[in-house]
Amino acid sequence: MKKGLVFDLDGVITDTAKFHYLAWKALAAELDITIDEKFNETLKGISRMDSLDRILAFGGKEDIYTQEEKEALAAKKNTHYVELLSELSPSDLLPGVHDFLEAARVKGIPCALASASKNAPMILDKLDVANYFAHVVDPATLKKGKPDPEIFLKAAASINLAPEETIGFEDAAAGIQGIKEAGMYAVGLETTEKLTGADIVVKSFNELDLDELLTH
Ligand code: B16
Ligand code: MG
Repeated sequence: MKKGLVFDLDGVITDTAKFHYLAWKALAAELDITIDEKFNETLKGISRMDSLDRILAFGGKEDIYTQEEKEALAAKKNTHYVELLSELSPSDLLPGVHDFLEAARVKGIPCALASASKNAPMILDKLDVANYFAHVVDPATLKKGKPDPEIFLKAAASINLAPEETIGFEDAAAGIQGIKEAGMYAVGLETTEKLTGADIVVKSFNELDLDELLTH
């Protein structure tokens, strides 16, 4: 029997990938690098600085910026990204998410958030679902990003459970890998990326029954 739930944010609770893409695309264009949606898939679940490094490497410009310059570039992208999120509201929750979180609350099943996004607390507030989460892991405290299991282990510990007692929800291959390495049950929310390592794959929370899921 599982006793707790660990959620990714982007691609699971809401779809902010399109805004990340627009902001990275604009920044990359300023650096004479062209990225497309296919390349953007490789950035899902990847931290802000690691995403920038991947974009620079993709454009063959990995060695031309100092650490300080790279931090300024990442900050510029984030300012644009946050502007694009200004209209985010509860109507941007992905299908079935609100009812699923509410079902967990009614059953007393604790929820934690394991997102690579430093904007996660602000996004949860805008979506009006922050109260459903007992804990939000601060990605600034991590030694390694996804696919390392660290963020998922911290999330399970934050709700006082062993990883084996929890279920993880992810939309990115890097996240599914981290959930499985943490020893948790993995639910894949599939969009475009194939999630082969997940225990089950669904298209939305509407396909999931919380009581049944907890029996795994
Ligand atoms: P920020 P997740 C991830 O969120 C995104 O998928 C990834 O594209 C982004 O670079 C990362 O958060 C960092 O986000 O720049 O807001 O700190 O999928 O782990 O919820
Ligand atoms: Mg994600």
